[in-house]
Amino acid sequence: MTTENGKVLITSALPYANGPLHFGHIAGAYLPGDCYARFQRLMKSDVLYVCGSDEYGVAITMSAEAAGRTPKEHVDIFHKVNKGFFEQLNISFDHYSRTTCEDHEAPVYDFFKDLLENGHIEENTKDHLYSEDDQCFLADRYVVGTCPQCGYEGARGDECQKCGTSYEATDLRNPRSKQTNAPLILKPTKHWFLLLDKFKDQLNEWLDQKNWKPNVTNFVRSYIKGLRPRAITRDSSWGLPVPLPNAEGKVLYVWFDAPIGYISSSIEWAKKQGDDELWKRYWCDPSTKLVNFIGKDNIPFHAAIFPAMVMGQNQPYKLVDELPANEFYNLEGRQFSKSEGWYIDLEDFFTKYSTDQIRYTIAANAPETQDSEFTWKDFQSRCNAELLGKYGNLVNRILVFAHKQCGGVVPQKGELEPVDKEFIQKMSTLTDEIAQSYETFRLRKASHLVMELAQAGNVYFNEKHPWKDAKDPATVQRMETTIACCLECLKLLALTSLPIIPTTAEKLWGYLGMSEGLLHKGWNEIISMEFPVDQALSKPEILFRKIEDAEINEERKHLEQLSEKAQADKPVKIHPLKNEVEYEDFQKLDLRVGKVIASEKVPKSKKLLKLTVDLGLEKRTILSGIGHYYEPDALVGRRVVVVANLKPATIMGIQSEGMLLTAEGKNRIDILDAEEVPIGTVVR
Ligand code: B3M
Ligand code: ZN
Repeated sequence: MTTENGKVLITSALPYANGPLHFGHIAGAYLPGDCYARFQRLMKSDVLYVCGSDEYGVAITMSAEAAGRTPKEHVDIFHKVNKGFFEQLNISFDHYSRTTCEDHEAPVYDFFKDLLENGHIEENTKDHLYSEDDQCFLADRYVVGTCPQCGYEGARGDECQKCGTSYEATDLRNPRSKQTNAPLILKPTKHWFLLLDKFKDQLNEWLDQKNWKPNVTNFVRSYIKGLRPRAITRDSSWGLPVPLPNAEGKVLYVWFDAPIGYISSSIEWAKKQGDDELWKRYWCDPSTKLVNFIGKDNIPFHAAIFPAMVMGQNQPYKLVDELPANEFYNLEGRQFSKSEGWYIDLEDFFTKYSTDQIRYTIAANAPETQDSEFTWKDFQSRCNAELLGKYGNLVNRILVFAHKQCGGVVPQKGELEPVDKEFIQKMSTLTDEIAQSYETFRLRKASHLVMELAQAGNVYFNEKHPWKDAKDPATVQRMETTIACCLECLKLLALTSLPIIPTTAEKLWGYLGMSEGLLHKGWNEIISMEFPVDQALSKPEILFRKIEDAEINEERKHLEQLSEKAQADKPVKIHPLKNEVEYEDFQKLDLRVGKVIASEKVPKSKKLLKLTVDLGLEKRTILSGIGHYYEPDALVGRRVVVVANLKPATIMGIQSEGMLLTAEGKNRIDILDAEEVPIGTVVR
């Protein structure tokens, strides 16, 4: 059995306060971090779990600008929104801070000054892209231009989205401002560079002692090979000002200050506890185990850059010990994206479903070794077949039975038969495996084993058929033994499921007659304790409600609708303008309003409709490729705009004498109509 009473300092990546978080984020750095923290608290480890909002940097200024807010207004909004979301999901941070808080500046400046004095930061003047129109330097993300590699004209400032090449923004040809399209020039500007290449050997030696996931280690090793000096300052007004004279208009790069946010969050926490130094207990003790939960896109900063910063400064801060980096979590096969309409409305979600339902679903399918996804079908089956069908069912049948046959109290265990002993052994093995899984960041496995434990209880209950034993005085004691063993199973179920579904686990613990929470006794004491005979049990309530097929179909339909709406609302791909034409050229077209008087499908064609259109002067046969979107009948009677002097063309053996004006969007075609004017009206 793993036991640890040591100090464990846990962090989850600081989310940017620039938009609402979604389940995808939760699956990466937050739910796994929370379950681990809850497990360690159960193990009676000395836990500090911190996080906070990441509030500086270009990601913030850009989205603030797009929203028409100042950066400060913007982060104030999303700091609050995200903090509320974490509370809703029952993420048990000991403290949730923000990088604009008062206590952030001092440790960041200490890092900077130490690194500078120790010769790890160097000043250097280099050319950067400058907008004369706006009188400012532009960060990479504000720049577009022509890719130096493939010639793609809309290439981003850091990497070409067409050919994948990454480069410096100054390598772009014809660089322009992303927002105003203004041309940019190269202008020398001074910046401070962290000499990361000097840390290669030290980082490699340090990594030699780590036993991290292979994808993390391999990635970091090759990243370290390519380490070069990296600018840690920016020309901007939003950020912590560079703490030096002659540095006006310069702020620290967000990735320089953000990881120090883990420390400043701990400092703020300590002050709240009334002991300003308390945070050092964790950060400055070599025996502390520091665990950073992150998404895979944050690996370089946590496994190389920040460790190098820690190595190069003077405080005895902990380096990260464990780096559980998770893959991505998608929604029904695509990335979560509010702008694409591919998301779940959380307010709506939590009026219908519970926090534990979503926590369990994400845990059971956590993106530990590869990307995974939320699907509504999977959600339904996790909730119905597992939470309700195995866990809830076991709780309910045992407690209802105990009330009916054992007077609602814990019965006395009699002599154990082999079947009982086997069951007890199985429970003990599963419990150990679950602890092992939590300990080694295998949340997915832990949640599967918890369900296996519930299922083992169901199987045992069926096998022992206590309802038969209850009928015969000769076997009543056998029945009581069965129920006592089943209550043992519920005890372990409450304990082992606490990290994942804390609300449910505590409820169950209460049903078992326990008045203090599970944390009070902790893992080892609960495993070895036995419920006192005659301890009163509560009547269970329904732990999980069933989710009907109709609800899930509704959710899926709703998702499709949101996505279609987002597509329709989006501006289409902008085509380059065609060459100018003279008015006389335009006048050559004869456009008229006509009325559809007959319409039928063209046999053997999927999308062609054969229309008869009355143009006033004559009736025409016109073929139109709109059959995917319109039933033939729906068009009869509509007044449409027709190109009346187009040279006839034969398609599938039918002569088409004109053309309907239409606008084709994604998944739809709109027919241009003129319902209010007489047939034959000329369109100009
Ligand atoms: N805010 C990036 C992100 O949200 C960044 C993490 C900082 S952790 C110190 O993915
Ligand atoms: Zn390219």
